[in-house]
Amino acid sequence: MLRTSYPTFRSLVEKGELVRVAGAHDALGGVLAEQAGFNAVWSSSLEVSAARCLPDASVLSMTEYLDAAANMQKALSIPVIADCDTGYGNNLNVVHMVHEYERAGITAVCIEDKLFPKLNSFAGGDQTLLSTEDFCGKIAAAKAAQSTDDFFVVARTEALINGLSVDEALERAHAYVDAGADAILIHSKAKTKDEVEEFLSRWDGRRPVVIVPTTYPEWHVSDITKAGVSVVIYANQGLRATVTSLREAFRTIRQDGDSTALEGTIAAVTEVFDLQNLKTWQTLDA
Ligand code: SPV
Ligand code: MG
Repeated sequence: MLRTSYPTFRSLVEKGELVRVAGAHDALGGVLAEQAGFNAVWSSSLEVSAARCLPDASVLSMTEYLDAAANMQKALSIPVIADCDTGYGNNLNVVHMVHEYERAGITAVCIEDKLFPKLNSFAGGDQTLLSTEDFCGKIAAAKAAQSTDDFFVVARTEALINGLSVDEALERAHAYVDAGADAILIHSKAKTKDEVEEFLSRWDGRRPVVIVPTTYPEWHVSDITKAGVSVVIYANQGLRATVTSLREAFRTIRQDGDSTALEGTIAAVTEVFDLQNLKTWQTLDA
């Protein structure tokens, strides 16, 4: 059913407890994340583009990303935080983006300081950053465009992704907060948490910090909390689990010539009906 009541992302952060977020690309993935107990859903640009078998390279339009995020939010009782890449262009595109996302009921967006068009942070290729000044302009434009006080803008620095220092990441983070950012996302593709941990130890806590521990998966949630993180995003594990599960299921059916071997391990059709809220819909037709 359509969910019209859910907390704002800001209200979760302001509780002061670690906000645990799972990435998704559609309502089904979002609902499964909610049922697993996650506090919010990340509408991931990697996932949304991968679901179309397209690269995470600013190929899809803002409207297509918004559609995906809004479809998730409609099915959820937890908030979506929308990965909005670079804001889809210049300051004007950022303003339009905030108008449209906020009107669609999205309570938090994240924009990153790479050049448009951007490429996924883990892909080998150009990860050039926008100047600090220009990205501050985007943040200020986003904050000026929001119509409710609750709307939450995360500024993501890709300094470490670009091979720059923790010093540069900190300098940018401070500038982004000065420009109005509600939180800072510090991204890293290092194999260990060390550079993110250093960033956190040197951060003065003037705004919450968001992390995406994809390449340092062993960082336990209790240690993440102790390090001073406010929001942790498991951005793409759901998508990767889907790829593995579908591959294995389709391979098994092809190989065996029937689907018996799968029956004990895959969801029953009745579970799918539950995810569709079929019983509630049937009462509407009574
Ligand atoms: C995403 O999930 O799209 C992200 C995180 O932005 S990453 O893929 O690590 O860049
Ligand atoms: Mg992304």
